[in-house]
Amino acid sequence: MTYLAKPKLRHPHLPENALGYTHRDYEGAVSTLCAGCGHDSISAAIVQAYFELSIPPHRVAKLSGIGCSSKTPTYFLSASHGFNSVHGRMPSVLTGAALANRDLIYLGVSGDGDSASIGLGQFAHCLRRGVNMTYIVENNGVYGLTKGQFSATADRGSKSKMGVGNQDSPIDLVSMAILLGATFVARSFSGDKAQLVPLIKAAIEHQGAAFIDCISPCVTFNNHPDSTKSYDYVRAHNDAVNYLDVIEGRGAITADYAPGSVETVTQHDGSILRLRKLEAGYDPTDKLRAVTYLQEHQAAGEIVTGLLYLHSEPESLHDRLHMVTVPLNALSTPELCPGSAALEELNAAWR
Ligand SMILES: Cc1ncc(C[n+]2csc(CCOP(=O)(O)OP(=O)(O)O)c2C)c(N)n1
Ligand code: SF4
Ligand SMILES: [Mg+2]
Repeated sequence: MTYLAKPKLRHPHLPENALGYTHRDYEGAVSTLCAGCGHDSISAAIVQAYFELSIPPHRVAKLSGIGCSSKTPTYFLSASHGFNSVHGRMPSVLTGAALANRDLIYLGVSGDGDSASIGLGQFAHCLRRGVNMTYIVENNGVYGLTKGQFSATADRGSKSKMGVGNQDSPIDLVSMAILLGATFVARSFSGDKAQLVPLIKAAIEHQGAAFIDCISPCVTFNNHPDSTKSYDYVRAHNDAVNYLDVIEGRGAITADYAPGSVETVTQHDGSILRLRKLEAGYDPTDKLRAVTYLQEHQAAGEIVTGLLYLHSEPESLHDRLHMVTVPLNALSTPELCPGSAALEELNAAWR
């Protein structure tokens, strides 16, 4: 096996973030994916998002399942915690880790096979529970790692590289995520970094279940003229309803926009999202309208992208379970075992 190492030399004047880190501090190993794979562009967007937010890499936990997409955490954030789980099981491993240590910043990376086929149940329960995380599906409509079988997100009528037509209805992960109770839902395209990077940053800042479905063409098995997940098809049918322009922790807003074209949304943690509206009738806070809009445009063959749904005051799983505010491994023995008097009191309360 050949390991490709990145050269240690770097340009002496690389831009630094507030922590004094450069891009290089957020990168990982050299990718072994096929040249041109959309997943590599998503990795680059993830590197940029964490760099721009000046998040210390050791505060991040990245988890994935199995697939080319699930391999990608190796290619970014090499100084972060990482767990490559079983096929389709990333959400439950992430949920457990988040409950045990709420101080880390959780990133789940998955594929359409991993999340919409074998892991559909896990995907659903993780979102409905409101786990505080960023969950990205790198969606190419096929099982890339096992040589290009249709996944559950493949559109009806789209054809495989060998010319076989897909006859099953597709699963639309964003519509499902909205209905399941995710409080931040977006769709983007690996070929549109200007849209994707701010969406990832906003998802990281969101203190609840944030889901991004990112169309990510598989150049080896699903990038031909009869595919609806190819670069050409997505570029021709991309219907962006909005763009996020500025997400600044708590700083001043300096950008200048025409009145009415920009909506400012303050999230629970005080971070600010500036939403540049492209589609006048689209309101990302209207859940039912968002689902209807998505279905209408899907029926017309369009791929709606942007911030599709946002609940700016999410309630996370920790809130619902009234969890302690510190990681469980920080609890002392007296806190974990408060003694027989406390046990007696508890038992008495149930008599
Ligand atoms: C339990 C189990 N079943 C099947 C497989 C075989 N398998 C590995 S990856 C994969 C599909 C991956 O597809 P996706 O999640 O879309 O990732 P991609 O490779 O397309 O990025 C399958 C079926 C497996 N590893 N484990
Ligand atoms: S097989 Fe497809 S998904 Fe996997 S690395 Fe190659 S292009 Fe990417
Ligand atoms: Mg796939």
